[in-house]
Amino acid sequence: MHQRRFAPLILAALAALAVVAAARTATVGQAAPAADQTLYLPYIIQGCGPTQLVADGGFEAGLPTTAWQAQSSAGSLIIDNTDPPPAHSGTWKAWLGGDNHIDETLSQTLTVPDTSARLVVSYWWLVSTEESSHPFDTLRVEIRDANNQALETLQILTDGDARASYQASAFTLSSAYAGQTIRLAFVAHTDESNTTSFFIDDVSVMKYCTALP
Ligand SMILES: [Ca+2]
Repeated sequence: MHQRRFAPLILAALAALAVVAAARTATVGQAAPAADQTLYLPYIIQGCGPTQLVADGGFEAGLPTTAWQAQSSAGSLIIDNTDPPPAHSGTWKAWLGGDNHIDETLSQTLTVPDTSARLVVSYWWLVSTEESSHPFDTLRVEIRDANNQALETLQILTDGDARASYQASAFTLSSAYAGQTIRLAFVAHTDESNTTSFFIDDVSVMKYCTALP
């Protein structure tokens, strides 16, 4: 059985062949390479492509969840498949708030590879509220350390952000988190009256190996 292995000399030879082929095709009026010439693409070297760090970002694994940690002052499971409103995609989403006096946190611990030059956090959100003046109820999106201390607040949604349809948010993080264990946390707080619901779906944290230009 053949074993895949990294072969730099073969790669160098193939790269040289590619240069020759490119030069030939670039020559005006010259015939195409002979039919018996074959150009092989090099191996794809694993380890530094874009990588999704979030498990079950769309919540489609349902309940019970092993990917997410949910804490609710009301004992809510947070991950939810009731409709309306629908999920952004699939049938499951996260539903924070939805009652008065709520403190809830939905979070996932992420191990950031030390090859990371940047992380792109994205998710879809929907806010519906009974509040008519603002802001009273909040959803904070935070990056926390392994001890649950907030390092960075990416976004604060409030009852003032109520929408009829899902909205996208995306944030690029620096390389400062490379090699660290961090936690992406959605933290909801509602006051004593006029409920607000915060819905989250399709959460993504993509790791890229190159810095921004
Ligand atoms: Ca979903």
